[in-house]
Amino acid sequence: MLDILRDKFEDVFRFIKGTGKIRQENIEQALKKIKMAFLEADVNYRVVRHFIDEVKKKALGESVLKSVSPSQQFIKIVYDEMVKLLGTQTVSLPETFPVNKQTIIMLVGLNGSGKTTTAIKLARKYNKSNPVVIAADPYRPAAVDQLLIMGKKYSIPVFYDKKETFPLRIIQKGIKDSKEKKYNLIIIDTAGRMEMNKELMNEIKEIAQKIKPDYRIFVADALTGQNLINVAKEFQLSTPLNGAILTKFDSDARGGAALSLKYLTKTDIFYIGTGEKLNDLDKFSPSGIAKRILGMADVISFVEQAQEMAQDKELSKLEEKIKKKNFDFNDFLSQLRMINKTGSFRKMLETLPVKIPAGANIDEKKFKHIEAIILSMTPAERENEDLLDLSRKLRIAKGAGRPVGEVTQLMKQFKNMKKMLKKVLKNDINSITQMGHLSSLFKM
Ligand SMILES: Nc1nc2c(ncn2[C@@H]2O[C@H](COP(=O)(O)OP(=O)(O)O)[C@@H](O)[C@H]2O)c(=O)[nH]1
Ligand SMILES: [Mg+2]
Repeated sequence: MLDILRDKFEDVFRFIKGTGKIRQENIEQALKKIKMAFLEADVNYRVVRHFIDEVKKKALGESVLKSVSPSQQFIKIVYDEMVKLLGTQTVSLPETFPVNKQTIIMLVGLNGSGKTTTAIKLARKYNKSNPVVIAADPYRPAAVDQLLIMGKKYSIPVFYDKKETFPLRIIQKGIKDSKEKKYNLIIIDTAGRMEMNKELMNEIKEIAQKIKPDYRIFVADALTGQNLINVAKEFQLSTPLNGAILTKFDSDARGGAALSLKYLTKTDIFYIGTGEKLNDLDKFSPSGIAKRILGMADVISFVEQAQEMAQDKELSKLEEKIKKKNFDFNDFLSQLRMINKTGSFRKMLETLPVKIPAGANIDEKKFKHIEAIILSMTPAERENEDLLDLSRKLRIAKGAGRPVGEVTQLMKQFKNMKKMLKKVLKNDINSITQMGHLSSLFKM
């Protein structure tokens, strides 16, 4: 798996390193090569287009750090973008499930996608949660037998009822039974079909509505390629999916589906199946996969370090500015930009014994509005907020295409940030532990 992509990216990076200086035309050429690599690996064209656009924007827009070469920085940009594509935050099933309540996981997918195998793998992984697998495929008698054989082999309890012909009823009986037997984790191995159809969709919808599983997980064969996306979307129409497990990652699938799934369906990949054996279930790691595809792990960590150092420098510059009391709207804007990355402002807050609100980042749209407002100010206004009287505010609001109330609000937030930064610098912890104040800053 992923070999094709890795080979192609090796070519791309060899090319970019060989060019010495990075100019627009080199970037264009490298991007063309990346595009070809992706398309050959069966990555969806919409994903490819988005990826190329993003890398291009960053490669042309980002100033090069002094300590790294342009080609190294380019590699890092490609890496960051790939991690983003695969899902920046690793969202997955929890390490353990609550002991005082039953947890229900429902696996959905087409026939042959690996549901039964994955059900057993999960049961084994969550052995401590006292799991049971419900065999809910009455259409293929062999499916129940397969599960029974595997369950027996690995000592995992399986609930089945060969006389029952309705999946929902089997599941209801299984849940009742599991309550009596005090199983804490219920994994439902639902019936698939050869292909997606109305019958399957309705069946899944009904089960999900009646049973209300805690997790609805899409199991898909990584070899299916592009079609996997359509199947995922149709399952999403029957019930919202929490995540996906891609099986047969050990095969020579081209990997495109894995790279497209998150972007096109917003579904996180929880695990990858890497073989038929019980232990062949790996946590999906976006950065791990990106490094596997791109190689270059050493370059990536080198640039990461350089970026951190540059941020530290930014931070001391900022301290300097606040001390001199000339923190202005330009700094405000660049701080907001930073918060959206792993910002220095945030880093500064992290050194304090105060809690930063979870998910403390600004939503992209609001950020664009703030940016538009600040960019509508004249340079003099940006440096001196006292200039902003009503008529100027009205002009700025008009220029930014935002209501004037937003300009006023922004000024308030700016003043708050300024006040807080001063306190942070004075180490006046007590006065900044009023967290309501701090969170309101983040929630612009
Ligand atoms: N190589 C490999 N084979 C797998 C993996 N997961 C499942 N399989 C195989 O794929 C086939 C179909 O799996 P199964 O669990 O029966 O799919 P189901 O129809 O969705 O229940 C079986 O032969 C499994 O052994 C995997 O991660 N790697
Ligand atoms: Mg099965």
